Amino acid sequence: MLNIIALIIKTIWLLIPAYTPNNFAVVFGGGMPIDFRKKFIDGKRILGDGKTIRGFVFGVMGGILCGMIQYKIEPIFNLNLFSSLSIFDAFCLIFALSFGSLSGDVFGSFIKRRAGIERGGVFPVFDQLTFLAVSLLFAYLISPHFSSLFTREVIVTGLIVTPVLHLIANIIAFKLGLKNVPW
Ligand code: CTP
Ligand code: K
Ligand code: MG
Repeated sequence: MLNIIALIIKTIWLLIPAYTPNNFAVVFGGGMPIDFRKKFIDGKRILGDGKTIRGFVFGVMGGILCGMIQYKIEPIFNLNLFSSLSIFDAFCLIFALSFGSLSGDVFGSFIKRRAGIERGGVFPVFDQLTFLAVSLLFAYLISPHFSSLFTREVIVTGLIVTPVLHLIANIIAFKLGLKNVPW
C-alpha cells in the first residue's frame, strides 16, 4: 500500500512539468491564435481560438520554471529524481515534457475540430491523455535519460492517475462554484 502511494507521488512529481503548462496558458494566453484564424479544408478552424501563441510560449516557459524549481527543491524533500541528472540534462528532459505537453494539446484540438467539437467542448479521456502521451513521447525522443526516471511502472501509473486527478480537480472546482459541470 505504502509502495503504491509512493509510486503515485513520484509519478505526479515527475509529471508536474507536463501538467502545469496548460495552467500557465490559461492565465497568460490570449491574442493571436496559432492557426492565425485560418480554416482547414473541411471548412472548420484548424485549431480554434483556444490555442494561442502567447499561451503556448508562456505555457512552455511556465512548465520549465516549475521543473527547474523542482530540481532545486528536491533535496529538501529527500527526493533524487530530476536532481539525479546534471542541470543541463534535467533542463532538456523538463523542456521536452513541457513542450510536448502543449504540442499534444494543439494536436488534440486539431483532432477535436475535425470531429466537429467546438472550442472548449470536452472530449473526456482523450483531452487528458493526448497531452500526456505526446509529452512522454517527446521526452523519450529528446532525453537520453528518460527511461532512468520514467520507468514502465511510472508511465502506467501516469496514464491511470492523470484522468482521475483531472476528474477530482473538476469536482472540486464544481463544488467551489468555479465550473458549471463536474467534468
Ligand atoms: N490557452 C491558450 N493557448 C494555448 C493553450 C491554452 O491561450 N496554447 C488558453 C485558452 O484561453 C484556452 C484555455 O487556455 O481557452 C484552456 O485551454 P484548453 O482547455 O486546452 O482549450 P479550450 O479552450 O478548451 O479549447 P480546445 O477545445 O481546443 O481544447
Ligand atoms: K486541452
Ligand atoms: Mg478545454
